[in-house]
Amino acid sequence: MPIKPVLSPISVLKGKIPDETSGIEVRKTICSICNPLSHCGIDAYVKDGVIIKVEGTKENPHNAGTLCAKGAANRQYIYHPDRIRTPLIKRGDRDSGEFEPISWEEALDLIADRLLRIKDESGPESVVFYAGYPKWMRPFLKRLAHSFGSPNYCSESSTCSAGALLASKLNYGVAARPEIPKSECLLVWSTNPFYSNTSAVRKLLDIMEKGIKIIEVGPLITPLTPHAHIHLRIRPGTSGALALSMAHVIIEEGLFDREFIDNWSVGFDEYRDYVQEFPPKVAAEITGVPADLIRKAARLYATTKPAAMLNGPNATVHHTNGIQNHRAITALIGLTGNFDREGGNYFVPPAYLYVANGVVTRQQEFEQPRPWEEMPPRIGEDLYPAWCKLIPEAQAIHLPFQITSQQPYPIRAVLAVGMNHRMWPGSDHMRDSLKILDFLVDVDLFMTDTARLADLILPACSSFERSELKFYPEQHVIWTSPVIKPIGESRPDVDIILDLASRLAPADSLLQKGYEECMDWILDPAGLKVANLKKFPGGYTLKEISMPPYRKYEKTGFYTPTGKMEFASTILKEAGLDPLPRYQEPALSPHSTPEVAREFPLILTTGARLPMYVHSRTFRLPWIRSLRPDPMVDINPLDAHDRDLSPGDWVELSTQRGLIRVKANLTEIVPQGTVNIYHGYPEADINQLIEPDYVDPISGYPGFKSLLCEVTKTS
Ligand SMILES: Nc1nc2c(c(=O)[nH]1)N[C@H]1C(S)=C(S)[C@@H](COP(=O)(O)OP(=O)(O)OC[C@H]3O[C@@H](n4cnc5c(=O)[nH]c(N)nc54)[C@H](O)[C@@H]3O)O[C@H]1N2
Ligand SMILES: Nc1nc2c(c(=O)[nH]1)N[C@H]1C(S)=C(S)[C@@H](COP(=O)(O)OP(=O)(O)OC[C@H]3O[C@@H](n4cnc5c(=O)[nH]c(N)nc54)[C@H](O)[C@@H]3O)O[C@H]1N2
Ligand code: SF4
Ligand SMILES: [Mo]
Repeated sequence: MPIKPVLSPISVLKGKIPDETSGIEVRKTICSICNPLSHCGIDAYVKDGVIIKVEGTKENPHNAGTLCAKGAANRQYIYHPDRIRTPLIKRGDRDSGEFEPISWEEALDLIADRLLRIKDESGPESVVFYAGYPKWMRPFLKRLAHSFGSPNYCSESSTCSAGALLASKLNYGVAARPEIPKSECLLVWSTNPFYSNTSAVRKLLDIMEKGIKIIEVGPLITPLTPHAHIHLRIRPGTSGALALSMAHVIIEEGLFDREFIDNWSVGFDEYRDYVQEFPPKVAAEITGVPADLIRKAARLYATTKPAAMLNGPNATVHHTNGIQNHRAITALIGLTGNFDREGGNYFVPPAYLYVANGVVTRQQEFEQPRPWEEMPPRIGEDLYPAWCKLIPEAQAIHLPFQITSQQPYPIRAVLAVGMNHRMWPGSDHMRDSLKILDFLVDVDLFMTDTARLADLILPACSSFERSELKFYPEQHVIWTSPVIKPIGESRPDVDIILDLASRLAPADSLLQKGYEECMDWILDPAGLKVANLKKFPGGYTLKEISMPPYRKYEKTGFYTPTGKMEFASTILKEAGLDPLPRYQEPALSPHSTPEVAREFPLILTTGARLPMYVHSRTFRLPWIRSLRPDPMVDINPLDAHDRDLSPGDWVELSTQRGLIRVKANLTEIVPQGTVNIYHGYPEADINQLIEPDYVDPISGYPGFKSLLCEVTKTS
């Protein structure tokens, strides 16, 4: 009888390690295809300078050896034929799409020459420094902008996480994250980490095994829904009414934290009076959630101690009523006494690039070398004063309007790092505004449709080809080294920015010192040095980091104008806006615009994440594209039946602004009356169908997730 081999986990692991004669080396890096909360550790198998395979790094506590489909396709990303290989200069007019290679020296000199001339003629504020979704270079880009003299550093955060942060700052002065492992109840309000933050889901699953109670809020069915004790399936854009109704129940039944409210809040009486307008019966009519479920959820969240709230970065603020909705939602944290409490929502200041792990750095000081008062007003400052007070950036969604109107002052040039014009509502409006700039530079890995509009394109390299610092929430830190040579002549974004700094801001002596010296300066309070970090290629876990205490406000007060949690916001009041988290219907909805709804009866929500796609990035990767080759709209079978649609039929999705052709995906993940579509497909750009000024009046955030449309079969 043959002997069956028995493989221990260790021998399996060893079997994967190439022996010395193979010429294969395993080098450590990180994946940066998706968001900064992930950035999974990667083992790159390199032979003859080429990556032949990627795996997750086992010893990285964040992903612990796992990778998602996108991460597994990294070789297709890095070696893609669309990678830009040399700096390129446009020949012909903006639309020609024709470029010629030029040298780095020529390109950088030309950029400096044009931008300094524009600064002389129109002031530094007429030059915008923009960062798209990539984040790692942002502190350097922002510092360059300010050292150049322009207040107009802005980023994709103008549609992403900053809106929720703004709402939370209006209430509390800061945003506090859920301390999930220690909580007994988790209120998941509009996020789908199974698709959007896969590396964190393993931990969520562990907690679920221990019996944590889960309440999920959101119109879509997600992989979390079967695990949730209660799912509040709201109509898109009605979160505010639901939250106010939960507050109504909590206050009426005396389930709120009296001690916290009496000592640490202002505006409670007005808020209590206002929530009287939202008994569950009324809220049920607005939100579509049955009244008894609203009551049940309010009681479960308020009586289970401690309870934490997990918010998505933006599903609640991608609405024309978004900021007040998000204020109403997060007010529940203070109301129930779960703010800055163990197992509740715990405030830990971010260490570096959005990761909060107890480490203290000088990122903020680094990126903002001069106060706002010394610079002209930012783009959007007159329209969105609360934004400019609390978010240290210009409002990028307003950029195309200021380019076209030249008011209150002209914008003549944009230096963009990873710009995707399809991110904007009315993406064609954004594209057309870029065309009238005097000068547009785009730094990107790929030849994108936005890059084609530029006068000059600079090739950036991927995370596999550069060095960067990455902190993880698990207090792990890694300083990566390139695992392969840059593709073509591509270079790390930070190196490009620093070379521009020597030409554009020579007086900034810190920027002139170079990348590693700047990072040492930023890391100084943490006692970390790049030279030491380099000794641990896979990174290491920081041992002596003490986390801040709970209830810090008892010592410091809240970082709001009154020093307390504000149910009625002082900043909104001073800006002439409603201080209470007042609920308003989305600007386009069956209730607010019944005349539009007659022609466009379906509620449209856009951008719910798909596991394989990341905005504009992964559509070009064959493995990934094969998972969902055609753009699809999710439509409930009942709505499909009314329209005589079968699965896979080609349909026209139309709004008042136009139409796109997509396939029908018949699915009950969307409720009847609502359709959902992903936003990144270049050939079916949903953002062209959204008005560029369909925005929240407080933040300028686009109403991506509640508007009206119709779906019809194409003949
Ligand atoms: N695979 C993948 N991962 C990503 C990204 C990606 O593109 N692809 N993008 C990254 C980025 S930039 C971001 S910002 C995050 C986003 O991360 P998430 O917030 O987790 O993403 P979404 O899927 O947009 O939203 C989650 C849920 O919000 C709910 N929702 C939709 N509309 C409404 C509404 O009107 N009200 C309420 N209350 N809920 C609503 C839906 O039920 C949906 O399931 O993901 C990041 N991770
Ligand atoms: N309808 C609708 N629209 C949305 C959303 C929605 O939910 N619905 N979500 C919004 C949100 S939350 C976000 S975050 C935005 C997405 O924000 P976008 O900025 O549109 O995101 P991406 O398309 O991922 O990246 C932009 C560019 O960065 C390039 N890039 C990637 N890595 C690097 C790098 O290291 N260096 C350089 N120089 N370039 C790099 C990519 O190739 C790409 O061209 O979209 C927003 N738009
Ligand atoms: S979750 Fe996937 S895409 Fe995101 S960093 Fe990890 S492997 Fe990369
Ligand atoms: Mo985002």
